[in-house]
This record gives sequence, C-alpha cells and structure tokens, in this order.
Amino acid sequence: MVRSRSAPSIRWRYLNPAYYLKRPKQLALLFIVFVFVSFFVYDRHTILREHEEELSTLKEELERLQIELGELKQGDGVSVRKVSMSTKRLDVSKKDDVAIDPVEAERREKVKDAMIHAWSSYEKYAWGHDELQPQSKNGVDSFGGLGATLVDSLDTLYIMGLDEEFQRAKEWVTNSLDFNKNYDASVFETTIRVVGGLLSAYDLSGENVFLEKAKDIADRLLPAWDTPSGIPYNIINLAHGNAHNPGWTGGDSILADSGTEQLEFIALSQRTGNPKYQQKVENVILELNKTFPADGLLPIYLNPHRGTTSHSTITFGAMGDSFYEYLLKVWIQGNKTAEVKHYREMWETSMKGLLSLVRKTAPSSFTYISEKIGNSLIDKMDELACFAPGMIALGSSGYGPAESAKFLNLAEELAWTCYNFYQSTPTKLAGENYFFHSGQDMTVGTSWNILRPETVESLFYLWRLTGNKTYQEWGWNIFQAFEKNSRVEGGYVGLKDVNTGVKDNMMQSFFLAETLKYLYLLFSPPSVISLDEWVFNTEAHPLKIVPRLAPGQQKPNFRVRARKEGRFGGV
Ligand code: DMJ
Repeated sequence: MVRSRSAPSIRWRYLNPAYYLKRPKQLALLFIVFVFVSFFVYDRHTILREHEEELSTLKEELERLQIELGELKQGDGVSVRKVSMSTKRLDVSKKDDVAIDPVEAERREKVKDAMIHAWSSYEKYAWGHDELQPQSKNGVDSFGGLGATLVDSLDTLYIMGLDEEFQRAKEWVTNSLDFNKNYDASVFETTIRVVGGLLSAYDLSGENVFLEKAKDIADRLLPAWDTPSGIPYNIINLAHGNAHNPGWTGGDSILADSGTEQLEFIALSQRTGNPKYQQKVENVILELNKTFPADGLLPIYLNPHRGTTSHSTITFGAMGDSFYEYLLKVWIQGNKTAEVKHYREMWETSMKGLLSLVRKTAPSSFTYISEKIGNSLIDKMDELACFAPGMIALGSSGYGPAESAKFLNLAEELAWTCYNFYQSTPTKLAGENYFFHSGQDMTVGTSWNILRPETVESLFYLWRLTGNKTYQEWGWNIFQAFEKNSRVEGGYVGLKDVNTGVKDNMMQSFFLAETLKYLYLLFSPPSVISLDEWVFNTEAHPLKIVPRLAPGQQKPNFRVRARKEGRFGGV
C-alpha cells in the first residue's frame, strides 16, 4: 500500500520547481535539455519554411516553362510571360514626392468633388447602366448593358482614394457584370472602356476578379479578328460571336477601331500568360506595316478581306486618331526594346506625315493639323485630334536633341490652338470641330461639346514633360467652364451648342474615365501614376509597364512589386 502510493508522488516531484532549486546539477541538465529541444524544433520549422519557398519557386518556374512550351508548340514567335499582379495595393507614387503646392491641392480637391458629384449621381440614378442621363435622371444602355460608366470609373475612383465607392463598384463587377449579351458590340469601344478599365483596376488593386472579367470579355471579342487579313471586323455579337462591319462604311473596317486594341490585348496576354490576345492584335500592325506608305498616313477605311486601304479621309481626328497613338504607346509599353522597334519606326514615319499636314491660321498664326483626301488638304481639325499635342510631347524624347526640341515645340503650339478652341467660344468650352478660313483664324463647325478629354489630356502630358505651370492654368480654366456650364443637379451634361450653352442630357462615361482623371493628375505630383511606370490607354486607363521579353530570352521569374501597405491616391 505504502509503495504503491509513494511511486507517483516521487515522479511528480520532478515537476516541482522547488526540487531543482535545491539541486543545481539537475537544474543545469534541465536547461541543456531545454536549449537542445528548442533548437531542434526551430531547425525543423526553418527547413519546412525553406522547402515551402523552394516549392513555390519551382511551381512558378513550372508554370513559366509550361507557357514557353505552349508558345514553342504554336511556333508563333510571340513571347509572353505571365505577370502576377500582387493582391496588395500598388504604390504608384514614388517615394521622392515633393510637397504639393496649396493651390494645386485645392484645385485637385475641387476636381475630386466633381468626380464625387458625377459618380454619386450615377450611383443614384443609373447604377449598373452604361450611362447616366442627368436631366431626366435615368440610365441608358448605349454599350449593351456592360456598366460602361461603372467600369470606366474604377481606376479614377481608386486613384482619387474614393475607397468605399471603389468597393461598391467592385461588388457590382463581381456579382452583376454579365457579358453574355445578345448584343452587337463595338470591338473598339468595348476594348478601350471595358477591357482597359478592368485591366487598369486589376493593375492598381491586384483584385483577381477584374482580370477574370477582362479575360471573359476579351474572349468574346476575339473572333472579330478572324478575317482573311487579320484586320478585325469592328462589331461582334457578345453572346454568339458573329462579327461584321457597320453598313455605313461599305463593309470596310475603320482604322482607329482596328488599331486601338494593342495595349489592352498585349497587357492581357502578359497578365494571363496566354499569347492568343497579343498575337491577334500585333498581327494587325504587321499586316499594315507590309504596305505602310512613306508618309505613314493611312486613310480611315481598311478592307478586312484584302488588307488594303480604301479611298477615304486621312485624319488625326475621328476614326484615325488612336491608331497613331497606339503605335507610340505599344513601343513604350514594350520597354522600347528591339521587339517593338517597328512600332516606333512606324510612328516616326507617321509623324513625318503629320508634319506635312501642319498649317497656320491667319491672322493669329495658330498651328493646326489639317485633314487630307487624295491630294487635297482640308482646313479642318477635330477636337478629337487635340490628343496629338500630348502624344507628340510623349514621343519627342525618343528623338535626338534637335528633333526632340522641334517636336516638343510643335506639341506646345498645337496645345495653344486646342486651348483656344475652348477660349474662343462664349461658354469657354470647345466645339466638336473647327474650320480655318483665311483671315478668320478658327470657326466652330459642329458646335456641340460632349465633355471630351483630349485637350486636358494633352495639357496633362505637357505639364508632366515640361514642368510649365501654364498648362495647369489652362486646365483649371477649362475645368471651371465645365463646372459653370455642364454641372447640373443630376450630374454633368454636354452642351448642344457651345455658343448658346444649351444643355444636352448625357453624361459620357469618358468624362469620369478621362476628363476628370487627367484634370486630377494635372494637379497631382508627377509621381502619382508616373509616366515611367504606366502607360495610359486611349480611354485614360493606366496600364502598368512590365518587362517584355524577346523570344527565347531567359530571365528569372519576375513579379510586379507591391508595396506592403500601398496607398497613393491621397498624396
Ligand atoms: C474616348 O472614348 C477615347 O479617348 C477615344 O480614343 C476617342 N473618343 C473618346 C473621348 O472623346
């Protein structure tokens, strides 16, 4: 009895600290055992973690090799490497931010207020619809019911730090954005607004849903490129995939509509690792390059069967504009490498052609870009062509010093003309196009204003690239004219006539995507969406510039770096 009771009590005494206090040898032994066990456990953990890291690197490497294998099998020569955007917010403002000038800060807040007014009106009256009609306070589905304004606004909300609004928009994209629509959509408009808007939101936020949706809609657009020449049809049914061209072009494809998908589809290939998007759109440029004229100017109609141009207008305005813009921007997106050299060469050729269209008005010597049909020049310029000063300024640094200065000077002269499109009207808002008659400088042709962004876009580039604050002043004046004429209780409207100020009933989605974004950035430090790191699509959606590798080139796996707690909108 005694023995059976005392045995456990002897064992338990080893757990009593008092036991060791009286026995230093046992205490030392216990300490050594403790150190040894701790080291053993720590060592196991470290090995496990290292193995996990190694495993994930191997998985990434495997994924990369699978993509390369796929490319080799297809034998297409197009090299794409999947880029993973982090799920963390990207820091798009560099660390060396200069303190923001108080006047700029105040103006930026005013622009942000304008965005809040436009967005909250859209939320209130047109949620989920393509566009808001502010006077009648309802939504309309002008793009097939793809939530065009919502998708077009995502990155602007993000950049401005309107986080709650961005989250609500993201919820809608996640739960309600449905592309399975029996609707004949414009390939161009859907690409620049929807694919571009989603990819930009993905690049900024790292939220996968945006990439998934971009892939979904791009896959629906892709059959449009299945033509004998590879030049796409400009309209496609989103549910059934049958494509065609509008009747009014006589069956032709439109230049801008066919050559303004490259940035978005290349970006999509880079982010998904699937080269099919990039192949289709790059092939269009290769095709056009085969017969590219010496002046680099293409008429606005292309035959998608023969791959030839049709007799039609040459213009940097409607239907021509963004073809030239994308030649330059794909070169920038491609890190100006040998693989994209032909884009820059084509763009420089087109700039020679542009110089041949440049004329000056009398008596005030405003510089403008005329249009051309056959051998005849037309003394007309669209406000749409006012993107050109920004494009020329952006491309000027790729020339040697003398050419660079010449082109920058041209960009500044053209921007002055575009600013005067605004200043010359009673409302201080520009009309849709201008004619230049000798002795009369500029005369408004089509006199509506639909909240277009091109002039403020150019002012943004010129301010970024020259540092000249005059461009901020001009942008501020234009913004004030929008506030005065276009702001109504239910949002922002265009004007039916810039002479009388009579209002229309439409808030274009590009007002939120482009006009307000460029104005906001005009009053933000240059590090917010740095032009060294981002390239804007033609709808002002910034796409992150990531490495573009030559075929067969080996490079370690890369990732777009994310800042741990990225925040940039509130700079
Ligand atoms: C936008 O949709 C794009 O900027 C396009 O390239 C031209 N037209 C509008 C804005 O005016």
